[in-house]
Amino acid sequence: MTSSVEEWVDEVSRTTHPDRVVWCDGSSAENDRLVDGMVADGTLIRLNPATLPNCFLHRSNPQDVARTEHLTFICSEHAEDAGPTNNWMSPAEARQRIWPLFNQSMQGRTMYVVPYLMGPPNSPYTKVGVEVTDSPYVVANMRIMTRMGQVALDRLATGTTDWVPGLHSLGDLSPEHRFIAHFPDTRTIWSVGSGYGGNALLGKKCLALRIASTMGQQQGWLAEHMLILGLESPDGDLTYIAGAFPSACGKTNLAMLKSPFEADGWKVWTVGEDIAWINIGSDGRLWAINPESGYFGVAPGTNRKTNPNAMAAVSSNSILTNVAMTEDRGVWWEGMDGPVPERLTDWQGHPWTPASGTRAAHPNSRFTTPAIQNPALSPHWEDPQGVPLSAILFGGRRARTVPLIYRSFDWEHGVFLGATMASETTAAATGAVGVVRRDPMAMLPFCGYNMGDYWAHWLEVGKRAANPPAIFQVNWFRTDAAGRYIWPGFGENMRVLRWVRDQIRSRNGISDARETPLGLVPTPAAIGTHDLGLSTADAETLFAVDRDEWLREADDQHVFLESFGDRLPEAIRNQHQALQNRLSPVAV
Ligand code: OXD
Ligand code: MN
Repeated sequence: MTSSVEEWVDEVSRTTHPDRVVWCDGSSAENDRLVDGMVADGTLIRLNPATLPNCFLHRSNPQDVARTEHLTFICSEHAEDAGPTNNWMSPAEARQRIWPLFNQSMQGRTMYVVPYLMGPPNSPYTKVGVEVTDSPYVVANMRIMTRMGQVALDRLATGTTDWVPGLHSLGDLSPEHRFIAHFPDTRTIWSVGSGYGGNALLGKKCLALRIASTMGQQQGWLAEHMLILGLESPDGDLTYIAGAFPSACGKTNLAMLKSPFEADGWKVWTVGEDIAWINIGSDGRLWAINPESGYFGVAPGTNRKTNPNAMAAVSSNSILTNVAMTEDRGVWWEGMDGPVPERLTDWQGHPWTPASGTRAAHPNSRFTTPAIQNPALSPHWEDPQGVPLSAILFGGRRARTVPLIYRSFDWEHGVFLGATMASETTAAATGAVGVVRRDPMAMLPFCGYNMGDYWAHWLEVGKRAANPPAIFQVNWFRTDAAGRYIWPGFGENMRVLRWVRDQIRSRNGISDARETPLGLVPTPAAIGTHDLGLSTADAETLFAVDRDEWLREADDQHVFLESFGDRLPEAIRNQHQALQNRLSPVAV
């Protein structure tokens, strides 16, 4: 054990005053003890062992069901280093306002010390974190989501002083006393007042995205909110594709996609479904690892058609949070297969029937499940160097304006597409749902430093990589005049992935695409809209580039980009100007 960890644990316990301190080894015996304790005190409900072996239901405080972005802070010395898209608090103010909330906060409780790795045990890119928490539910989730316990203690025992401390306490769970604070200078995390995954499992959004993004900027790599998948083609070769989509926009479903063309040899393998750490390889390609070891996915809408692999994965050894429970201790959520049960217990523990007129599961209810239970898990998911990326997809949820897919002209243009992407908000964060907001690279809530500097870093990485991936923009969510989704999505997204691969390999090249002011848009035939039974009108809408809509879009992008002032890279400003020129070729 490194004494630096022990010293920090001592320091924290002098403030938080737990009754007991338990160092977690991550063993199954330890987990069984924790789970038994939580079943005994009602924190967990054991689900039907015959149908859902070793699965547990957790009902959270109803005020604590999603990430709270307005209570999430970057505590850099200077506000400009957090940038206009982050909440900022000075480290001194944080010590005054947040630290006192930890005072005696663990009195009468146990403090768990959770050492964990983000990344495969033998990868040079792996980072060590230590989370102390007074929530056994957090410990049980961390055990699924990270490599937790002995494996991390072993790494610390080698004397590494490079580890990320994270202090978590449930506090009183009220939003009034809730803060999630990140100190990029000391690489420290404080989280108080929430037990929700994204706020409390500190390895995930706090370390692997916000703190890691700042480390990546300093060290020349990227920490991204991206899935990673391997696309296998009939000749057996693999194309690795990463995809950045905002929370609850289908990263998990795409990463675990079950191919309708499997019999022809087209298959998807999951490397990761939420986070990618991307390094430049000696071959000039970008190589990605998934730092996590489990999936924390949105339950509603998951079924045997949309994500059969997830349904298989969550049927054992999983934690289900804020879903509904059936009379035989099964689980249910909106959008599950089969008829709606006549009687349920809803996510708050109340009796529910279809006549209740409320949702039985919370819209942001979640499953936590080990990656190794995913039938489509890539054999390369723990490769120490990661997998080489050939393409990056940026995707938002847009009812209008954005075509199903288009390809950027080059890296710099691709970075511009990422910088200006927008999406309608979802239930993954508290606040209004369905509002279009700019969410650059799907990192709006997760970039630990000034987003303008982050784009500059992306541009720099592209310059240093001799062979960077091709960049595409996708939108599964375009609707028709009646407001219905045109694109069937899910398994059929395979058609889009195949086109991406053809583009990269220039199999059919330009003949499968047309050049537009946005980039290269596929022909409907290249995607096979006819085979899918889409009407010509729907296919046209799916790939339409409406000049007027795009001129308005470009105006909106302009306002957003200019909010970064002199931190906006010149190349991004130029790309924006170039888009406007392409949209208005005869403008004076
Ligand atoms: C998540 C999120 O939980 O993005 O992955 O909110
Ligand atoms: Mn996410």
